[in-house]
Amino acid sequence: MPTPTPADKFTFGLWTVGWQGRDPFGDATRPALDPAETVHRLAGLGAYGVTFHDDDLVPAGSSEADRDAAVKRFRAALDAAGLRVPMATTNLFTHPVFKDGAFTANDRDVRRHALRKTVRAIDLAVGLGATTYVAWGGREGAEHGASKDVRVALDRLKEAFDLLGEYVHRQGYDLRFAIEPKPNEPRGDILLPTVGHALAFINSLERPEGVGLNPEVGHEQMAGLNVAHGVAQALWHGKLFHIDLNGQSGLKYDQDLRFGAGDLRQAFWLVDLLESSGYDGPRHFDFKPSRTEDADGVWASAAGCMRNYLLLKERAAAFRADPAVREALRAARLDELAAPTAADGLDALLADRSASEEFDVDAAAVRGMAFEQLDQLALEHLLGAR
Ligand code: XLS
Ligand code: MN
Ligand code: MN
Repeated sequence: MPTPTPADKFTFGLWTVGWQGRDPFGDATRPALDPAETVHRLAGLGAYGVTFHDDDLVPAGSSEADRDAAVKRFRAALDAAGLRVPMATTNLFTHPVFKDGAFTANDRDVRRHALRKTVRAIDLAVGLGATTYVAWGGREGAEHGASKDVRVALDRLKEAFDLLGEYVHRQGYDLRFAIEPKPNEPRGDILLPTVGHALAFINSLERPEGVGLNPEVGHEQMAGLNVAHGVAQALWHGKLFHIDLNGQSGLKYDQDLRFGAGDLRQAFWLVDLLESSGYDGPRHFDFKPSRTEDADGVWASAAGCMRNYLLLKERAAAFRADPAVREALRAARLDELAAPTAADGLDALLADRSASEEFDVDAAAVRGMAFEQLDQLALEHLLGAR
């Protein structure tokens, strides 16, 4: 059984293992976790780092003295355990003030407060060593058609990212933003619902180079999308700044299952992609241990996330190394896909009768693609049968 080590760069949010099991229908089933204890427990399991929302570390409404004490205790725990804080974020969704959004709330005062809260949280994040700042706009959305002018709301969202980018630039911080798309929940429809929407939005910003993506497995699947395809496109644009790993079974509420639970095939292809892509950022688990669990179950599910990742990494490596797979990849003509379609240029293409008048469409149409055999090999590797 593979054992996680800090070299694997596994990280967890304080809010993940710290989730108390409150849902829309039921109360908490577990007591709150102390952030310092979480740091020690995660280090003991082989994690690399821990992440947080401002309010996970410093409860909303804390006095300055309480804030300083909480940060000091957390920093001491990090130093003692050798854990890093590669990423942090802002809670712009729990307090009722954000009921209609933060950066895109219709209420201007709320928008200005959201920006000031985020600036403060950025200072805290950078002070603890974070180089990635996640922006998940869970409340930036609507349920009523006329209640949100989406084009105007996107103006306000751009304004927010431009201001925050300017702040980071002025401070000289080594910090990049990673937008986390999600189609719905808690809003009926959330702005920037998928990886594709967010990639397009980033191009309209003043400092697009400082803004990328934090795709979450379950969020893409909630939109019925193929998460490995979305992550591959983020990589293709040079925009995979961070990733939230968890599990989801189909088009349901945001399940946040432990990584590997839910759609195991999508998890396999995602690990195969991440491990072959050169992505060297954190493998961040954003999951919720089921509310059926006590503290032992919480730590077992955190360990399970890491083990499942490492097992899938082994399975993916075995798949790629198998000579039968290499042969099947050739039969499926992956090498041909890698060859440019018209390296000889447009003129040569236009002059090439074999691509037009003389092309035997019917002969090409009957050529099999041999994908089933390739996919069966993948499944046999995933099942541990090869
Ligand atoms: C919620 C999001 C959230 C972000 C961080 O669905 O996944 O947890 O990752 O605010
Ligand atoms: Mn989620
Ligand atoms: Mn997330």
